Amino acid sequence: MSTHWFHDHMLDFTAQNVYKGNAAMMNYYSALDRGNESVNDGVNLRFPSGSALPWGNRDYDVNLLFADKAWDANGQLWFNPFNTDGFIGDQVMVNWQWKPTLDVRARSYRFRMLNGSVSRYYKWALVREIKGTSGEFQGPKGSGVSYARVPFHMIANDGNIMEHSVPFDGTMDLDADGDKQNHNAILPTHGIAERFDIIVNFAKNGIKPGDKIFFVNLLAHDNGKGPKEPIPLADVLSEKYLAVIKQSSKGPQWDKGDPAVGKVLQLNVKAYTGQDLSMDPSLYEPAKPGKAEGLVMIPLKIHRDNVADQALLAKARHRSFIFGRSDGTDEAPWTVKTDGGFGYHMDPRRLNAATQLKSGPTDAGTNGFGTLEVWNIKLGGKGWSHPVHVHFEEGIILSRGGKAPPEWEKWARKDVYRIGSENDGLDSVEMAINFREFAGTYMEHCHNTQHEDNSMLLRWDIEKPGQFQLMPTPLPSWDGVRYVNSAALPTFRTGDGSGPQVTVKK
Ligand SMILES: [Cu+2]
Repeated sequence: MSTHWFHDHMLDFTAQNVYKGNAAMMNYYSALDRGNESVNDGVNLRFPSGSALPWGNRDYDVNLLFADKAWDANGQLWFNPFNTDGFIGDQVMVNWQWKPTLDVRARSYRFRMLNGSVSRYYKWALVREIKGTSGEFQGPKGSGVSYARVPFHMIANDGNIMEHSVPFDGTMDLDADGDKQNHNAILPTHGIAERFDIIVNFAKNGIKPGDKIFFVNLLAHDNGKGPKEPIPLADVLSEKYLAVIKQSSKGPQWDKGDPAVGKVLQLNVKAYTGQDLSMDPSLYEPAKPGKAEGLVMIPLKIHRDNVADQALLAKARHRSFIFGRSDGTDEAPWTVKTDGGFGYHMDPRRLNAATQLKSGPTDAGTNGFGTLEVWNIKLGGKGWSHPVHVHFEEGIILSRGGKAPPEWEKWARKDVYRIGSENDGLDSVEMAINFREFAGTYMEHCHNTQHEDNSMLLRWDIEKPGQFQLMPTPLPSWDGVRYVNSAALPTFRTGDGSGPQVTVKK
């Protein structure tokens, strides 16, 4: 279930095809997430959606695809496929539109936010404009406006609906850094291909019809290597931080900052006369000071603090993947080291890891718990960020940089694992991943699509019980697909040990 996207994946040409718009979002619905907030059957979670259709209502369930673009002097999309660090555009689009506005009704909404950029990361804040100076944040001098935070809950991300909803409202220290305000109405870094589903109620927190609400980006880039430190929300709203165009001998150039920082999407609040039947996300929060653990949305299969689960994890096969530049070349700089071996670039014939299913398929689908493994995704050098995407299965983060993960990852399944030098990134993510069905060949890769194209990908397989022959490699050509023999790394079936190898500091 939850929020997905699909895009062109042509080997070595993914970035430019995604950039040109060969990408779209798709939503999965189920009994738990029907897209009909009026169905009260004890199963449906009743997320904001609408109720005119039996399922899949999108009146109050809005997909937002954020992606940066650049144009040349003729107004044509411009792209540099030879920049293997990563390509950064200077303007942020929402659903392929520049600075759009969206009318919303004074009620609860679900926003499904996707970072569909080639190399750019975001950090989103949600604020309401207030006439006069009574808001927490002041607007530019002489503007006569100020701004207030618009709190919200995160209920899902790339790997499905979370166990608990996470309040971004200043009531919890979500990342245990001693500051409850730095995630009040402010999301964590939004890596490429990551999805955040949030619920915002435009009838609460002093919001009235006629109000203007803004999605504001706080994360600046100098280049495609990774984002810099986030810009303080106060400096963005007061325009103390503001990119300007400078005339130079090379023509006009951006100066004093990154023009992608600032307001990107404006919401205009309108009156609502219907009945909001959607759930209250605050009933599903984790335990927090002064409040017991709330209801569960979808329970996680593995809990990192549960003793029985820790025993399962201790027996699980361990694999490690280091994303970096070791053994790379000028033409193909990006590599992945599997289980301590050589840093390889992409070759679809090379099998890096093969997990064995516990049981074959049954008429009823899968049988039993499946195969549990622990994967450590590590950063191979300083100064870079890599949003690592694992196809097909979702993982549960056991630790991030050797520490317990923040609340927004603690209750989540993930399919994108951000590692890197951004301030909430850290150098490794160790995660539990559970394979149940569909033997076949899959990918793991950096989703900075310029890194992916040059050629930070690897192949892994899911094998049937008892399988001893490697699955052949389908090689596409202009004349169709031909199958060739595969070769495997020495550690492809054994991994590099068992159990979690990172000791978690609380
Ligand atoms: Cu990368």
